[in-house]
Amino acid sequence: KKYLTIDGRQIAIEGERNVLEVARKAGIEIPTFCYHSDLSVYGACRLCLVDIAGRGGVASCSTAPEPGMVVKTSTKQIRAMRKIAVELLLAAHDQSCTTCYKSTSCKLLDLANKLGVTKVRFKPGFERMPLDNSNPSLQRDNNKCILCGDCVRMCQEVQGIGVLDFAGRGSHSRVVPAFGKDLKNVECIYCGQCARICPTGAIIPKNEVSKAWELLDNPEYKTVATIAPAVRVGFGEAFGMPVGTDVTGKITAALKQLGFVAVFDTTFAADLTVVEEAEEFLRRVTAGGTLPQFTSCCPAWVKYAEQFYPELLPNLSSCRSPQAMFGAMAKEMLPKLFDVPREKVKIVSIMPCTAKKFEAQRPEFSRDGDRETEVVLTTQELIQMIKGAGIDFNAIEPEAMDLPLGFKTGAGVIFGVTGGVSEAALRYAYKKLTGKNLANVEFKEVRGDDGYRRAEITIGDNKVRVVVVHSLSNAHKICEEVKAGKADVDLIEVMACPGGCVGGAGQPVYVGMETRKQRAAGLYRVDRNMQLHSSEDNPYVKEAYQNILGTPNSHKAHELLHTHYQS
Ligand code: HC1
Ligand code: SF4
Repeated sequence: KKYLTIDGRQIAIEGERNVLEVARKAGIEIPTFCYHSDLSVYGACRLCLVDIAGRGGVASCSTAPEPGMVVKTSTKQIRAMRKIAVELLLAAHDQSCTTCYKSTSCKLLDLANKLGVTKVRFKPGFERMPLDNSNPSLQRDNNKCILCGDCVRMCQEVQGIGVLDFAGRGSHSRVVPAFGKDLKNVECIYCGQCARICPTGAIIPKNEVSKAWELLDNPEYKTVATIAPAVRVGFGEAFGMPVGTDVTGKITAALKQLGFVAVFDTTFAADLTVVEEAEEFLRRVTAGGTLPQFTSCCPAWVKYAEQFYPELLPNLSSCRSPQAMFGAMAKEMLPKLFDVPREKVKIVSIMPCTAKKFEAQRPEFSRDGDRETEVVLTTQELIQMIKGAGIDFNAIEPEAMDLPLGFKTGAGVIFGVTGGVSEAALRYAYKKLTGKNLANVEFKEVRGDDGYRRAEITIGDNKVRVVVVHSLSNAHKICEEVKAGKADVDLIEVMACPGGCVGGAGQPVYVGMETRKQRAAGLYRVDRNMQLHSSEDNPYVKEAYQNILGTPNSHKAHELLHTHYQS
């Protein structure tokens, strides 16, 4: 093995690309704004400066580790240089920290504290720019941008879109959407990954907490909540719980304390999605319909397909997402249950996702101006509401969700992790094609964190070829293959966010893939601990078919559970 020395410790070089990675492996924290292991190296923020014997101060993110190197990460000079760098950033930055959404998770503020910045020695100097509030899911405030370029590289490299870029020179440098347009008028698909990676408050998810309070404060409304699969395993992080802890019962109890008249589960609708989507798939196979079939539950992916691959829209399942199915079913069932007119039932959807805010605003999910899903809150917004209401989340006793829309199977729960939708559909297809119950419900072939995975599953006499992708740069690859007729696949699952919904931009801020892997493990644990693992076994799904929908893919099912795409 080859070694280098960092702060007096011998550390092995084991394939790391740069000195920063070697230091991190050894638990030595070097600050940085612009370095992320899943993005290219930009080397702009200069905070990761270290002292290398014989070379002086160099950026550790862009210096390859060499045997025998002697590195010091925190000399007097290095600390002073970092402090100056932070002060310069602060001088060129809107310092309205007390009212900033990121005040508790801002990397700039955190670093200023850690480096002991008590005053900024440089004259504040930046040209104030207007807030960009045009996007349905995100808000952009250039006055808080520190030009690290994380959002630019995220949108370009991981999502393969390239909505954001640098413009201007020197002190006029800015990060702006293409052609200086608003973020609504470019090809943004609302995934929010730029906001997830932004170290400051320059791009943040739109906040709709006050809208939710307005609904709850109005006694005329029956306001109900529904929570998405991935929310339950990200939520606890904000309250010091281990990553991946399932807090479904506690969230339910907290939502009731906030005043929601009933608490339901989007996972119920995910079970419905499985039945509708798997039936649609089997029909396409037997009737010679358009194949391969793409999943359609991720709204950022749907927008991407509409925008960049209109020729593949016939390949998308016509199923609405579980959120949109939930809205339609709840608006159908709850007015009778509560004995109020349809428009008095208000649905607040709690999602790990920013694109769901956009989805709920799509005109096809409203009737006569009345939205099926009235407000979409991210996991983070619900955390804010619960903290704001003074609820002691750690102490609260878990409660059960309400019936019928709060009942689910494990198949619906795993929708929140990449591969989960495919696995849920395979569980359904197995029973349907063989007439037998699965001895082992876990299709490990479709699990994992690789961005592009292939699996071939044998079900009775049939082989189903599945491709699972996450991150839209991988969606681009499979779309190109399908277009060229070279895909060799029957079913394709696409999730826009790295890791699937567990890695959504509405979840508590995370860095690195370990967090999303632990959230994923949390969802698989929830599935394992449930009584039912196949969506068709959900008794309330069966009841919904008996009382309302008739058979899967029926006329009524199409009216409530399917949609049309726009190119
Ligand atoms: Fe998802 Fe879905 S799994 S898209 O990732 O199909 O957001 O969690 O709610 O709608 O169910 C998100 C999660 C979510 C839908 C479901
Ligand atoms: Fe790009 Fe997604 Fe951000 Fe839009 S939301 S700018 S598509 S990263």
